Amino acid sequence: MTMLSRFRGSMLGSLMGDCLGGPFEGDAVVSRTHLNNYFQQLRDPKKRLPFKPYTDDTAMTKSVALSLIDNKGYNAQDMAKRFTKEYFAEPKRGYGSAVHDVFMGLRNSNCEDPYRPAQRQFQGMGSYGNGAAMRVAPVALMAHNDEAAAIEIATMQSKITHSHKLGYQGAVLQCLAVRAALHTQPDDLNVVKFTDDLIAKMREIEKKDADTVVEDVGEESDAPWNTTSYARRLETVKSFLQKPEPPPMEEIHGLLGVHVSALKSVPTAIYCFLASQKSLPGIECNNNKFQRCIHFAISLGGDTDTIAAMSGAIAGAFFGEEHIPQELLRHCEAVKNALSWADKLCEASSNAKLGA
Ligand code: F2R
Ligand code: MG
Ligand code: MG
Ligand code: MG
Repeated sequence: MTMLSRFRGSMLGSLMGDCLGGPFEGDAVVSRTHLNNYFQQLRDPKKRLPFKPYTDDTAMTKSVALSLIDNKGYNAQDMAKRFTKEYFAEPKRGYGSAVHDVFMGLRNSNCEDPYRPAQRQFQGMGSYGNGAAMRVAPVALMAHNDEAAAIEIATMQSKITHSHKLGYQGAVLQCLAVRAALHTQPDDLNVVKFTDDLIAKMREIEKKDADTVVEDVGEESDAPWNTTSYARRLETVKSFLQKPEPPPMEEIHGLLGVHVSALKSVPTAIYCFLASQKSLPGIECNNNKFQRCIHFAISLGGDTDTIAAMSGAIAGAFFGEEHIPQELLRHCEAVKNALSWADKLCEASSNAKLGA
């Protein structure tokens, strides 16, 4: 499989998760039977169905991708300007409720200090929403040859909107997961080792960041969560993967989460990708593992578009464009655009000057 196929798979996977997961965002859970019908209808060439629009997840991914491409690397002010322009052109793409204030601040200051408005969010605590993680896949593609640059750019692009440690560390984890998927041969995937590698990387990153004290996110009980939050969630992912079947929904909700916060959605998206390597009870997918991943992610409910977009970006990078069902893609908005971001990222990544 070529790297171009994986780049295209990742951009299409992210787009499809967003478009197909969007209609269920905020539902408590989505029955797998209902989703079997949903996917069957989408795959039926005779069915005429309403078009599935993309949401903020893709609108922001587009800005990250085009900024990295046009600048041949990271340029904070340019990226902030693109986020702001995109938001004010189409504010009704389902953005998070607080991030509007960041775009107002950026517009009013002409992005003079692109990080300042985000630092003012939530009484100076910053946002821990998953908005920085949901758009980070282009960073993993652009920096596929340079892990240090990937971590640095994932962090800095987050801080334009999400300055809370849990917000930007979630983006780093999602970026590392997409990179790991890009570099893993399908026959070589060991789901426990994949998770262990991410745990080791996040432990190191969280250790370095440990002096940054953060406020409690509200529902956390696994102290000391503020120093190793992501590594601990990934340990839970590993324990779930070692069971013969996924645990009951309440356990996934309680121990991983399906929430708009990065901590309670990024590890969940990684779990969806890894769990869907095997068949899953109640999920019909014509043995297509990519479709199974999107289906499983949506079935968990909660932040369905974002968790499906993040797991789709990982799964697409792993399986490549060829495994993404065309019958499903035809319902998604902006497929041609997503392909063009992938193609340009592939070209730009070979001669990029990275570093944030
Ligand atoms: N916002 C949504 N969905 C809501 C429904 C939208 C509706 N369909 C519509 O069309 O209007 N989805 C999108 O938002 C998520 C990404 O959000 P992002 O970019 O992280 O935004 P924000 O506002 O920074 O954070 C989201 C919420 O998290 C809570 N929060 C964050 N930091 C906090 C802190 N320090 N203290 C307390 N709460 C904090 C707040 O509730 C924020 O509003 C994606 O799901 C995307 O699809
Ligand atoms: Mg969205
Ligand atoms: Mg939405
Ligand atoms: Mg969402």
